[in-house]
Amino acid sequence: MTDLGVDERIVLRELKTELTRFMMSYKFATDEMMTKINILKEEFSSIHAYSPIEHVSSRLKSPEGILKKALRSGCPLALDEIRDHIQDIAGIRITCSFISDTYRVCDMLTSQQDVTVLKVKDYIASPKPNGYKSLHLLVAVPVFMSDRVQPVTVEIQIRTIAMDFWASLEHKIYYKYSGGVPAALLADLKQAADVASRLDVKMERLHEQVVALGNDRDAVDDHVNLDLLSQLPMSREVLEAFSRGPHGVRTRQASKGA
Ligand code: 0O2
Repeated sequence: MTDLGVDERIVLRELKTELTRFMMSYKFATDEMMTKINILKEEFSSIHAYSPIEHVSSRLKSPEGILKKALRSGCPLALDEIRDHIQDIAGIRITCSFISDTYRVCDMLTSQQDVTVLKVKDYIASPKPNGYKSLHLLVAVPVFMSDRVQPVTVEIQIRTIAMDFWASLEHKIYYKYSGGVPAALLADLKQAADVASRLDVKMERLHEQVVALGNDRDAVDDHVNLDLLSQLPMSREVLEAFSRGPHGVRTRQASKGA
């Protein structure tokens, strides 16, 4: 390798700073979206004792991965061009138990004021010919940095546990055969996707029955349930004091004593 001149070293250093800033913006956007998703997850788990979000993970494409994708797709090697054309640099995957939950989570995220929806691809309603199912969202979130506000694109995949199980195996097989998967294996995979799809429908029906049972019980019991709230670090005395206040709720115990 030839020694670099002073000018070249300065240019390279500046480029490294810009590339680092570029990568950081995607990390911050991922962090912002992950915070939003984790807030929903925690809110559901503590208030409703059930969360439509089972699991969430994120990944950032490496600079090498971005370079490879840019070269493969003919995208000019300029950061602005890459920002516009490569849209899966920041990726988040959410798994849900039920199909209805995937749409529910999608609605809760896309209706947030600072989330701009760029594209929605519904591979659940219209699966790919190989059987792939998932809800794909491309969103932009504003990242507030010291000298600018940068809208950054994040790809979000939302799917059920069954869809995720199928997709991860299919992905492994696809890469093992470098795309040339034998026809018999493709047919087996398609069959497995159909089985997973039927399982999702069955689980959704069971879930609806369980929810209906829960609603009946709620209709009879319209008192505030102190046992659920006890998950919060709050003493019973505090809760009862609030329940006796001018706008207080009447707990089951308070009504019995009345
Ligand atoms: P990796 O390794 O997971 O990152 P587009 O140009 O937008 O129409 P594109 O870019 O293929 O098409 O986007 P699409 O269809 O939304 O797919 C993006 C990602 O979805 C893929 O990223 C996969 O993660 C996943 N995906 C799409 N189709 C399939 C499939 O048939 N099987 C599996 N297992 N995953 C799929 P990458 O970059 O291809 O892969």
